Amino acid sequence: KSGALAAPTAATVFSDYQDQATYESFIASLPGVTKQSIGTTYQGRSINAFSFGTGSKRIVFNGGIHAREWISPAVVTYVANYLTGSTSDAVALRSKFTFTVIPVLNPDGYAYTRSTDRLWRKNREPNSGSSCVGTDPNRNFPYKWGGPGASSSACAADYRGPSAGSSKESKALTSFLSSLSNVVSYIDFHSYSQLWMFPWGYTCTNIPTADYNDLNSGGSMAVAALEAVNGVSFTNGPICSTVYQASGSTADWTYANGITYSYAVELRDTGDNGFTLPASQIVPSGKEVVAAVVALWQYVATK
Ligand code: ING
Ligand code: ZN
Repeated sequence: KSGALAAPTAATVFSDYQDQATYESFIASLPGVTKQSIGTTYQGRSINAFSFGTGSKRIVFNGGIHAREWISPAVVTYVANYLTGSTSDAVALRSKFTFTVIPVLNPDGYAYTRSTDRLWRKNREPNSGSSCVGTDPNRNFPYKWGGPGASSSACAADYRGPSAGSSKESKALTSFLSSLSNVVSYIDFHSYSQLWMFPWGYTCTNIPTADYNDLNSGGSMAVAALEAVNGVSFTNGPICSTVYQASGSTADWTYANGITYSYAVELRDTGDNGFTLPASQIVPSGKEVVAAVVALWQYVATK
């Protein structure tokens, strides 16, 4: 016997928000899953990726780039549980694709929201010359870094960081994605506002992209399937015109680096609870997001 604690059951995991270790031990226990570390944070936590499936095309999705958005790691774990399961849709998707999920991309920030400050957003790396802590990893990616829609102030919640790609979290993701081939879709899960978005974020004037019609079609299918589950409506559209202008974000980098079906999703709700969404909404949110990603990735499989 290893002496390690047994992995929790799905019923336990999705009954409340969990720490990084609990989500990750649950995912690691699912059938066919392999674990790898893709980086180490400022405070020394491992950023972990979990892969499964046998297809030649790759799909990558992550939760928890922003610490306070607790529904995000919960829902990506729920999606991983579904995709490793035995439904015909999951079996078919696993034969088309290899999936990689990174449930908590910003583990230091996430731990800080559980111990100290529930509404912390950024990572926990100190800033030289400032008493304010943290870079926003979703303003730090090295594509159009430093443009409008990101702050140059270390004290701001959307601080872009001292240089492009300086954060451990953005570096881990870009290095990992660059090491893969055939990545066809990427989704970065946030909360809240109920939006299903695609590039560009850095500009509102350089839309449509070359893949606008395909991205818009995939997003429309995702939100239609999502709404059919519980009647919850999401809005589909480009990041800049749907939420706001944001430079140096995940999905712009992934799209600019050849991942066509790149999305950024804002999960429940529309502000009644905001970041502090009750845990009773983990399962209903997970179910509707499963329907959305299945519809989207079935569409991607036809392309
Ligand atoms: N919203 C996102 C943010 O980083 C976003 C919106 C997502 C912008 C992806 C650009 C790309 O501000 C939240 N709630 O974090
Ligand atoms: Zn966010």
